Amino acid sequence: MAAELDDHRDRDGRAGAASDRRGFLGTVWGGMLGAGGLAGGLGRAASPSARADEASAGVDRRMIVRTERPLNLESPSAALDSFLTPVPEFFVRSHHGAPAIGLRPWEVVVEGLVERPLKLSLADLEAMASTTIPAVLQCAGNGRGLFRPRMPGLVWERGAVGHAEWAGVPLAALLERAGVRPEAAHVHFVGGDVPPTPKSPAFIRSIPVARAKAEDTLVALKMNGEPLPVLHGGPARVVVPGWGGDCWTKWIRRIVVAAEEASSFYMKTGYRIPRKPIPPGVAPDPADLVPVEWMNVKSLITWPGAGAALARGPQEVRGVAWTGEGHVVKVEVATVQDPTWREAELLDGPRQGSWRRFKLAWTPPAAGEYVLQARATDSKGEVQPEVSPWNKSGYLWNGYDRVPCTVS
Ligand SMILES: Nc1nc2c(c(=O)[nH]1)N[C@H]1C(S)=C(S)[C@@H](COP(=O)(O)O)O[C@H]1N2
Ligand SMILES: [Mo]
Repeated sequence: MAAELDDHRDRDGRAGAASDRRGFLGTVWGGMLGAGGLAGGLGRAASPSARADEASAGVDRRMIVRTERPLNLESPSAALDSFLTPVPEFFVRSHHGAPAIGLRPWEVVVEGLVERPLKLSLADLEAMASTTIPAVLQCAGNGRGLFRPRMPGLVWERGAVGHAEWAGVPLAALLERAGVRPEAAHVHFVGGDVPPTPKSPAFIRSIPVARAKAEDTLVALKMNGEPLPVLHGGPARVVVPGWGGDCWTKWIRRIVVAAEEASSFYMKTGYRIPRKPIPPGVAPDPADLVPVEWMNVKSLITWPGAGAALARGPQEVRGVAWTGEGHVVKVEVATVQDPTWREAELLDGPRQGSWRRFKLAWTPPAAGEYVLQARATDSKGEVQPEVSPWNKSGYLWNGYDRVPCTVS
């Protein structure tokens, strides 16, 4: 990837569309100015660091930089105003940063409680029958910054979520080839990302074997029709539609079939949530903590943007809504000033794991300050609550989505 800086980019940060061999769009990112006033970022990308340029190649300059190393990027809500989220505007969450890719051939091993351990090259995976699935990827910590009282952790607000079309090999096909032994109960995924120090835990997660064998669980090689970009786990990542992003292991090198759940930090300590809500500040009994699996029902207003200045007259409120198990059946919109819920029109078909866009005509009754709010209902009858139950890690926020705006 060329390391030139700002010059040949338009205001949207999208440069020429030349694709490099890793499937990045050809955008070269030089500046992080305007990304929510966050300091510095890769904006010092006039820096000669080839590594920084490499890490941010293909990323839209409007992304909100939550941390620079490892690179953690949040999407501004306007970037989520479409059915599929463009790759350059898709949030990035990596605990240890992306590994070096391409220095040696990528191999995915399937081993553990299997009859026939497999060692597959990318070409082997590409030669297998491929399935394409649109699915929402959301970090379990999306919305952590909205919980009160606050808790430690990356302060995601509304944009650690995106919707892409994932294509690749059903994990079930790999497991079938390998022959899963009857005593198997969990499938562990080992990513190629390297922890920064010997003491930091590797990102290892597992999912139950039944979920691993579900027809929509993929080893994805493509995202929105392009080779999976390195930032999103290329060349190969796990896709588990409807489940939290923590289950979607990136850069997979080993798939280990086992009798037990992974014993890693990120399985046993991270990404666990109380089975039942507990009051803020109360320490949960570890026995009552379960892994984050299915997401909960949630909506996001993508237009107008937070703080928008609107002219009087008819407006269109737009957004997206998703859930874990099942699908969204209803989205309602109101304002804090006039809390009468009105049902929005849903634009896309119901499909588990996928999001549906919604829209609603809204004519503000007078000039003034408004806070738009949205709530979704899913096919299990779950309704987005006004405020999510507090939990000490700040997972699964799904309180009403709220957007302040001014009409004059
Ligand atoms: N190997 C590996 N896989 C990983 C992670 C990671 O740090 N290492 N982060 C997980 C988390 S917490 C999330 S939310 C998603 C983010 O995927 P994205 O960066 O493509 O948006 O990847 C998951 N897979
Ligand atoms: Mo995450």
